[in-house]
Amino acid sequence: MALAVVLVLLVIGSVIFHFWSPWWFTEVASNWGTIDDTIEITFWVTGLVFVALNIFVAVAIIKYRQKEGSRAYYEPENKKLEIGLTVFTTIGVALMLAPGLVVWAKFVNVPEGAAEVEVVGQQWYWSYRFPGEDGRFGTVDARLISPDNPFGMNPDDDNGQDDVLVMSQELHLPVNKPVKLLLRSKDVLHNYTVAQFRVKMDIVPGMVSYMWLTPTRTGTFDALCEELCGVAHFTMRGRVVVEEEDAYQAWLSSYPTYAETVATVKGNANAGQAMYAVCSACHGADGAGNLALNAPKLTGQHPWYLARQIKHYQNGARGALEEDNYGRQMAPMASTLVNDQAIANVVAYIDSLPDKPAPATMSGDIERGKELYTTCAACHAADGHGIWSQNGPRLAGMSDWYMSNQLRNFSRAVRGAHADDAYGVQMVLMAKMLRSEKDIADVIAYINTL
Ligand code: HEC
Ligand code: HEC
Ligand SMILES: [Cu+2]
Repeated sequence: MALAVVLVLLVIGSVIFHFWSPWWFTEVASNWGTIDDTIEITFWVTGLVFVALNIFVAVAIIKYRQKEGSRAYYEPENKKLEIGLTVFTTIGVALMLAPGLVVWAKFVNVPEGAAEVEVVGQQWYWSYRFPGEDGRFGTVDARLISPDNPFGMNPDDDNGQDDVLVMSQELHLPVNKPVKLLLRSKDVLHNYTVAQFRVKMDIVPGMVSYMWLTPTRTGTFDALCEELCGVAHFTMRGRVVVEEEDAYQAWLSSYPTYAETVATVKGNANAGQAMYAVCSACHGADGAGNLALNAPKLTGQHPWYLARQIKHYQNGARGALEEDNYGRQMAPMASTLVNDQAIANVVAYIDSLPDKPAPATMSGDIERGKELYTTCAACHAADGHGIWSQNGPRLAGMSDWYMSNQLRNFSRAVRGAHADDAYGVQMVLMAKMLRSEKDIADVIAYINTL
């Protein structure tokens, strides 16, 4: 008897919870409201069966409970019941599956005239490519991928020259225009999704998958990877901004075409030497850094990383916050480099300086540090020399006091919190793994041994 009451209460509670719960789908922002409809149909079918079945069990418990002198009735076959159950189940299952087939048919048929955007997934970043004025993508090849050619563009393909390369976690789309997303991976399985768009698709290395949608309202949405793709999978987050056509065009034109990225000629160390005069005041003439001025060692660091940091100082993604005392000293210095060419030149000069490991100034438990470093190695390499494809800079042989400052900055979100700092944000999430000053000291002590 008590069991029957519990069952009925459970049913009533579930139904009330379903209708009054504060958790429901996020507001849809694309044409795929039909996906919600299919889920709701499934809720209705499974919900009705859930209620009916539990009520039946409750009734059976009461009606057929143990009574003095009552005997079980043995009935192995009941044709009527079996036909009834089969028909009901068939209708229920068909109701759940059929709408999905209709929606899927629409999903795989991209409407005529949909714009195309390529989404490139890699551990643990998103980047995007637009076909440019000719509306055609150039061919790509994984073997051509390098720091100078992160998309692996084929330099001999005319179609690719005007492709717009968006090396950013943020994608902009015009509202109310259908778009086909072509999905490509540089390394492992990923899955691209924006919850408000209701569509998602696996990205399989070696092939191009696709999905399409029409954004129906403006706003900023999170883009996520929904395929477990390695230790930092949870940091693989981007953003999609849906906006009016004008704003979208302005955004798109702020990114370079492939031809333009090729034209930014390689840095010239000789030209960079003159510009470095300013930097040497703090970072030292030999680029070895200066603890008294809090300016870290620059020599031996990867040019792509240095260039990115200088850019971030220039556009406020780094060194803009009140609490970032040292960063705010560096930011105005970055502005002495007037354009990308100047940045490339000064970075080339730094790269030409002889490198020797910075002296260790910190100590800690090396064995513990080694354990902590296991995760860090995924992006900074086991030998601490950094990994370009993971965007992780070199740590081994760099200023240890500076690294510990940075780890503190990341964990307080003084660095990496800016919306445009797609790389720093990963470290904000990673730095949380170091829970105390001791953790920081230990991991740095281990890095010093590399
Ligand atoms: C007034 C002193 C000062 C001058 C001049 C200066 N810097 Fe810095 N720089 C700093 C400080 C301090 C930091 C560390 C900021 C922090 O701790 O967050 C820094 C950080 C950097 C970083 C980041 C390094 C990393 O590993 O993240 C780069 C790159 C850099 N400076 C390049 C330059 C270049 C290039 C110039 C010359 C154009 C220059 N700096 C001039 C003080 C200076
Ligand atoms: C998911 C990849 C990833 C992992 C894992 C990771 N890092 Fe990083 N780390 C980065 C990236 C990317 C940057 C550069 C951020 C930027 O461009 O602003 C960075 C920057 C840093 C910096 C600043 C270097 C400088 O010159 O300014 C330090 C220090 C650092 N990481 C230490 C660590 C330590 C210690 C761990 C392990 C606890 C770790 N990282 C784990 C990706 C990672
Ligand atoms: Cu992923």
